[in-house]
Amino acid sequence: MEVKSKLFVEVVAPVESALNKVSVIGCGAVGMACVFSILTQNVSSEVAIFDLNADKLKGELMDLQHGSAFLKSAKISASSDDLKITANSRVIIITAGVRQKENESRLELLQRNVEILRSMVSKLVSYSPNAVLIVVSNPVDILTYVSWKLSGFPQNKVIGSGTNLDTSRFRFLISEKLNIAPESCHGWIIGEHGDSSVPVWSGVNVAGVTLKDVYPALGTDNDKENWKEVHKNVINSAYKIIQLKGYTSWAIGLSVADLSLAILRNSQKVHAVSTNVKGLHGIDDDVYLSLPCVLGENGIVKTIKQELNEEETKQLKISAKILAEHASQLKI
Ligand code: 6V0
Repeated sequence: MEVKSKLFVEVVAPVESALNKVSVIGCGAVGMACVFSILTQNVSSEVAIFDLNADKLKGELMDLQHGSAFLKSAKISASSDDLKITANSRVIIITAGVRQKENESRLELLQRNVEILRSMVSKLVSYSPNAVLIVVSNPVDILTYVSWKLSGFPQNKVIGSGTNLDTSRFRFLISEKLNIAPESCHGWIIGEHGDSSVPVWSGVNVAGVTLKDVYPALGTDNDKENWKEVHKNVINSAYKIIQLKGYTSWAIGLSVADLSLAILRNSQKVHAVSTNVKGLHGIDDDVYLSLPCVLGENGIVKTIKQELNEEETKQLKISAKILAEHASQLKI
């Protein structure tokens, strides 16, 4: 091109791909919230998106690219028919999924989502052998287990977004009750992402002051301040938001961007993510559940040995049994 030849003196060809490439599978509400959070928070300068819905994908791509001038050097690409677009990713976020059909059981829905993973996971890992997989599609704990099985990756490299989001909701709701910032309210939700999640009341603290020490009824049935309601609200959050706006997106997008940042920057930050919990807290099933984990370049570097009380351990084991039962009925 004449303009190019008159404007440039070529020195060397640019490298094909950034070292911090993130790929997002699925350009639905959740996938796009992940992409938007990653780009606007400078988590990565290169994002690839894959979705079978070509028109929606093209529209999303154009819309984002037209905002490039307001981003910090982002390269955004997309494909609806070739997973090669994801090649050389450091993080791959899976948000693709199908919704429940009329008269379809949860198990049948789960099996259809397993088929989606079967169609892509081995290709994704062959194009990006150095990537860490973050599974977001629901039911996230089981689909993370399935992705791990299909990937052939060591377990540190396959993570579920798990209760990172539930934990953030928990901290926000505690912050509302105490009227201080969520970042200063420390507490963890572990176990299954969803209905059987476990609030670790024994560890909730502000500035090292354990709330249960100053108020032993915290989180129990005899609590006149009804802190248990905070956990109920965490569980009901998704249902409520879906009822109001049709889907959840922003909080999960922000939470996944934070996980991606921890991996890309090798930050050794602690997040509640879904991991293989066999051998931990007395669980003997091969299941994925969330526990606080240290994240770095290779995914999960360490799990934290949280001091759980009897009730918390019991609840965690119940979650593990439920998930193991579901997983045993799947065709992977
Ligand atoms: P959505 O808006 O229906 O988007 C799903 C996207 O997946 C669509 O664009 C589809 O075209 C695409 N898709 C389907 N099959 C394939 C395939 N084989 N290859 C590529 N793309 C495909 O759903 P939404 O974005 O709202 O939710 C996505 C998933 O995230 C669902 O499973 C949700 O339940 C789950 N969420 C998980 C959360 C968590 O905390 N783990 C939170 C919110 C939602």
